[in-house]
Amino acid sequence: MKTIILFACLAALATANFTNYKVYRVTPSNAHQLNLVKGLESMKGFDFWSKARQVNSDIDIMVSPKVEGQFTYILKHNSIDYSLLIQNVESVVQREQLTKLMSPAVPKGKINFEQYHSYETIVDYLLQLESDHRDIVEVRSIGGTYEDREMVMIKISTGGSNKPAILIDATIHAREWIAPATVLYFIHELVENEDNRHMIENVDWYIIPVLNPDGYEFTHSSTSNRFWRKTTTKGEICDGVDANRNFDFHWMETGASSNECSETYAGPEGFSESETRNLKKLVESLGSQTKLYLTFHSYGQYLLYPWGYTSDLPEDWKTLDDLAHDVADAIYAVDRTDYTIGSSTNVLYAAAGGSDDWVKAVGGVALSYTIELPGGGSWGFDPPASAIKGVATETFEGLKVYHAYVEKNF
Ligand code: 0X9
Ligand code: ZN
Repeated sequence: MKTIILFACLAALATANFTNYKVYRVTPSNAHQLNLVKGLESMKGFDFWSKARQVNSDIDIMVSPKVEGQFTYILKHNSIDYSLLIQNVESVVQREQLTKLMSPAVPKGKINFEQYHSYETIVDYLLQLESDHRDIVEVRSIGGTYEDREMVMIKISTGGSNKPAILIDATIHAREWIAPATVLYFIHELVENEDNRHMIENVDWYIIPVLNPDGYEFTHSSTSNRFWRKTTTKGEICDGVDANRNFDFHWMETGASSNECSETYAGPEGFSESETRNLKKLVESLGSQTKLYLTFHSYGQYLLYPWGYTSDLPEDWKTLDDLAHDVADAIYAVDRTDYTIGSSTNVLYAAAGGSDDWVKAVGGVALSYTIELPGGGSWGFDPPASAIKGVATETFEGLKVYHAYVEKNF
């Protein structure tokens, strides 16, 4: 009976419907094939879950039933390799919603790592931590969003002055749910696990688990779209700006779009979005205290460092690269999760206007990384909630290496 009621609720709630949307993995093996696939990116009915990068690398594309026939025709006629990753995206979304409905309600101020949480639950948890741990926790807003939500940040510090700081954010892209879940786990470990006390003795932490709360809430609400990526700023024809193309450093030079309907729309100008402006202000106000910046995304298992706007490497790339290798080794040791390491442009794709580039070049934080957590395959942006613990705990081992580096070198 309970199940029947749940299904009835789901049927009544779901709006953005992904019935018979499929996710294909496509692997172009020459420049001609790659260009053909790239050409689909701006077309209606295609959502590139991973970008067309280079020959022989995989591209995951969600395809609407309307264009599927045309899509497979193009692939077959041009002998492009492909496989089907997700047969019906709606059933993945429904599974996720069902898990959510069946999960026991989280008591106010509590959190767990068995489910994905709403922004309200996340904020309530941070506020509870503040009231339970006044000596080490301070929660504040770094500014308002387009829809007037507060962008909440937690500062974890044992006090004192002149300590180096690590700045972390997640969820600049709304649909990448594993990112805030992982970062919340970091917060829990740093504040609530006495064994990690040494990690907060000599280093201050500034963590914003959800940088794009409007978008995040939109992906959570049952009347909207689970795969929303951008902010929710109203547009002329389409809404939203890709906040990770909106930072004003080589803005719009490459890998970004001026079409507001594109998933990588860079906005009408650099820093057009309150969310990016608020991060900018925070970075400026922390100044030289910040020694390391980590921005969490999904998916693909990449540890990326600048630059995203050029294939040139920063002068200190070797430092960035060596540290990333140590971090990746620590993650790998837990459960053999393998990360690819390199500059964004060289191992992923060129895309200007990202937070990592701006924080390094203008914000003055030399160590700046984008971390693409696991996902993909039959999961895509929906690793089951049961996968959170595994991803979070292994990534925390990587965080320990970052912490040790900052503590030792600054
Ligand atoms: O494209 C992005 O913004 C990031 N990948 S994602 O699949 N999560 O969207 C990668 C950003 C890497 N950094 C820069 N290009 N600056
Ligand atoms: Zn992302």
